[in-house]
Amino acid sequence: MATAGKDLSAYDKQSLPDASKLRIGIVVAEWNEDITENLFKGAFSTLVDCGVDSEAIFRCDVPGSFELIYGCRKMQESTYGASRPTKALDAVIAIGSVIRGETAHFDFVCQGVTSGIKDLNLNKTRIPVIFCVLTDDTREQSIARSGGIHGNKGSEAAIAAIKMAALKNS
Ligand code: DLZ
Repeated sequence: MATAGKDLSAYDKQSLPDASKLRIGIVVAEWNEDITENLFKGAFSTLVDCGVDSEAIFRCDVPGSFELIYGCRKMQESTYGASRPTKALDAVIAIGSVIRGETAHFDFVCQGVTSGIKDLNLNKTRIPVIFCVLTDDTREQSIARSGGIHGNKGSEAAIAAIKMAALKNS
């Protein structure tokens, strides 16, 4: 397998756009919480490492991956921050983990959240939504991608958020 034993989450800070003024939302699904918390930690620490102010990262929790769509849209449409006027976000990251079970539920949740987040990227807010939803066959695969041997997809989502926020603002 091409990804066997590889950490896929390395990044080069110098090559990234300036992130010091960005405001990023992160929506976290509670299903498979051990996995999604590690994804959140990866995203948060990478954003801060790349220059985003920790006070400019806003979190919203939702029950499951299917609810990420609603949570992300609410974040796209809201303003945040202590300063007045409060401001819209520059990007939103959707964090979830769907693990295949014995029923077709996996397929419906995966299809629903993928299609829903695609739609959010086309709506009038023009705030990019980054897809950080693991869709794995086993818990071991999810662990490997949320701070394990394959790195942390939350960290990769943070890099994508910075790049897409810069594109939005360009
Ligand atoms: C119902 C369900 C199932 C079976 N599996 C998962 C999962 O692996 N990961 C996940 O994030 N959510 C799961 N859910 C919950 C749905 O996403 C959703 O919260 C419920 O269907 C309620 O709308």
